[in-house]
Amino acid sequence: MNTINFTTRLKELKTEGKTTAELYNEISALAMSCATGYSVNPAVKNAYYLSMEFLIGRSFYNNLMELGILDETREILAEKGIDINVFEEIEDAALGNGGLGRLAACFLDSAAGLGLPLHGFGIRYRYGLFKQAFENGFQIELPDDWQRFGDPWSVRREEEKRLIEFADMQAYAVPYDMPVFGKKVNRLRLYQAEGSAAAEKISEYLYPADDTEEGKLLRLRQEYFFSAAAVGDLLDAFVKKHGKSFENFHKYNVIQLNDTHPVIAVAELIRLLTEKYRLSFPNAVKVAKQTFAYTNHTVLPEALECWSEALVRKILPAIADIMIKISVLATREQTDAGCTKEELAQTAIYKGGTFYMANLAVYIAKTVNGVAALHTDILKRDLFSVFNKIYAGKFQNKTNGVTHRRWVELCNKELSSLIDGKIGAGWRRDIASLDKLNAHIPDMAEDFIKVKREKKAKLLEYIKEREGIEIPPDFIVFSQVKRLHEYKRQLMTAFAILEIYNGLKDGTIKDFYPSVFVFGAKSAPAYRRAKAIIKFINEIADKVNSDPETRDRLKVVFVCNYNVSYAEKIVAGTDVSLQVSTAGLEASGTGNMKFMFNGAVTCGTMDGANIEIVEKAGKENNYIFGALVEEIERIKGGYNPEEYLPAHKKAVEALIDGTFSDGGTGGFKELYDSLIKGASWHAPDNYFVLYDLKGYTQTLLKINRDYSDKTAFAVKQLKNVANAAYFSSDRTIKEYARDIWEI
Ligand code: 26Q
Repeated sequence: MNTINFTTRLKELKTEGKTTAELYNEISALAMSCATGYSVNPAVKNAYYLSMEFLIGRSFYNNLMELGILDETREILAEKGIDINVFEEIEDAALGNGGLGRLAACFLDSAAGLGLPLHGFGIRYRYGLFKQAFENGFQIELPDDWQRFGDPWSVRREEEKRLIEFADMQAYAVPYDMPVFGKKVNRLRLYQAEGSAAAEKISEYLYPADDTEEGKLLRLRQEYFFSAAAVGDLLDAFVKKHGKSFENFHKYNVIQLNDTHPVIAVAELIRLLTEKYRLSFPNAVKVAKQTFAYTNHTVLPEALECWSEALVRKILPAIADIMIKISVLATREQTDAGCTKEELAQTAIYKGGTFYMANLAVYIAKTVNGVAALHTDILKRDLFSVFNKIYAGKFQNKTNGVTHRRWVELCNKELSSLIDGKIGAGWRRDIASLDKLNAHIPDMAEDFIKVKREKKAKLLEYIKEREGIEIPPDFIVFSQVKRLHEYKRQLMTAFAILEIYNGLKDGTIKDFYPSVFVFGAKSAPAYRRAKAIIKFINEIADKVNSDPETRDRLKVVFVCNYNVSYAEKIVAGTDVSLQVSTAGLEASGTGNMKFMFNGAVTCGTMDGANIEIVEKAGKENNYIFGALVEEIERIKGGYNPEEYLPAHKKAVEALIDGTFSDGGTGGFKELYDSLIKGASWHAPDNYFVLYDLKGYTQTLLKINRDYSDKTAFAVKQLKNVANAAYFSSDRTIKEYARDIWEI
């Protein structure tokens, strides 16, 4: 980075009469032009992250920070009378749904920061995840036109476009490269589909579901489109540099599959190696086996991808043939290894006219990893138990992490300076040293309380502006922000709030410290029960916030259009992080880590990375409740939620007794029925909401009591900050680099 050049040119920049968008584009372009060039070095081994989603959020502040010019830019602009915060009106790039997409962005950030060659491949969606609006408390979806202000951080590479062929059409994949700044400048290559109106459709929208296997032709086209472009790109670059010595391909390339969405890349690599370069099928499979690694992000049955053969054959006949040939090979290998018929049925890649993409991924991948210790255990003993028997060595755990640069340095400058004051600024580049903070905890409690109060005030001010709900800054802030899904149990939080509200009204709860519950979540547009939960919480918010008996002690706010930028404010201003998924179902969670870094205690179940969080920060500094995964396993089948109903009658029946209105949609009754009778193919209360509700409400009340000793509570919060180093994606990326990528 040529900082001097940047500074001089920024000082010379004429700002008068320019719109925010113009300034944004000019300053970004200036930073881009001063940054040293980036490219993939074909002479060394590179790792590639193939992902349908990269939820990068806003690039402006983060990139300037990584380039080391954020403070200077702030000052120079201030001299010109411009507040750097004006660029907050620039849209986030929401090219992802949630955890999986955000993880991809954190990984790129960490790898660049550590100087490791990791590059991303994905899709440049014309519209990202929908913008959420509320109409009468119901979610409505609006298109996310994220390029409205321009896209100064991307460079179009017209000369590197390539043709992607389907049986019924073709499309150009045009690369748009984004630099990822750090110690090293890496590359995120997003492909845009062009060539015809039909072609453009391929990269028009991000699929707005984070679980359902929608079985849509368009989704399959998207997956093949970018996977094939990436594989074609890597093969061409390899041949150019190293010739056709494909036995060396894996010495220069390792491809991480972010869940099964890009698994079709395996078939495409084998197709090109056999058809274009005339390798034998076994040799091509061998190259694939040495090159690919697979990460699983979910055990929810509805999220495991499978494709019907008819569908694949219709648009990708050669790929269908190759997947069948891989399946035959796998079956033969596993039969030789002594698998029974039943076991072969579990590992089948192709069975009864359907392709099972996770099985294809596990079979080919040199390593398979889960994203938290418990999740990896569940993969090994449940979902992939047969594979684990045959190929035990493949399975690894890689507990997720988040980039502490965006999630502390950038979003919580105040806390960062406080930490600097105690242990120096070294933790920013060497996160392991954050644990030195442990030595300073009791004496920094008062300063921490001040910082938290300041961040809380900023958050609540922002909420007031955006949502029109006023909350005093001395309230305890509880936050549950994440995609809306039944297994994440936002509904359980809603019931717990109602129980607290009822207790305040009838006097059974006394001495209650004023509290606000902040929700943020988008629901998949077609997910009816999730949408009903949003409406239900908005109804509760209306009632609670306007009740003169309680409104000075209890508030509820469902923030609209929760996204990365909103998250940056929420994690910094929160006291208590709500992570209450049914044990065994949240693979890891990463929001939990962002909150931990910012000094929120976790109120949660023993699920995903929560387990590791309390292991590091101490159970006594967090609030754990609810059934353990073993307990859930045990009671499954025999669980009758009606036994738990009497204890929670008032809260649960608020769904159907006329307390709240679902606007005549029947949504609330459907929620009630899902708890008592079961819904779709699910058992009654499939996610054990009523089972865990009592412990949840009691835990929230315990937190409330504990909070009145402010210093003691701040000490707990600080214990979380001081022991968060493990949850930096720097640590995670080092593990991937060492154990999987060998870069
Ligand atoms: C699949 C087929 C068709 C349409 C959509 C999908 C689809 C899309 C997105 C399936 C799954 C996803 C996303 C899953 C996801 O975000 N999982 C989360 O990954 C995080 C990072 O590892 C974990 O922390 C979370 O626990 C996990 O839920």
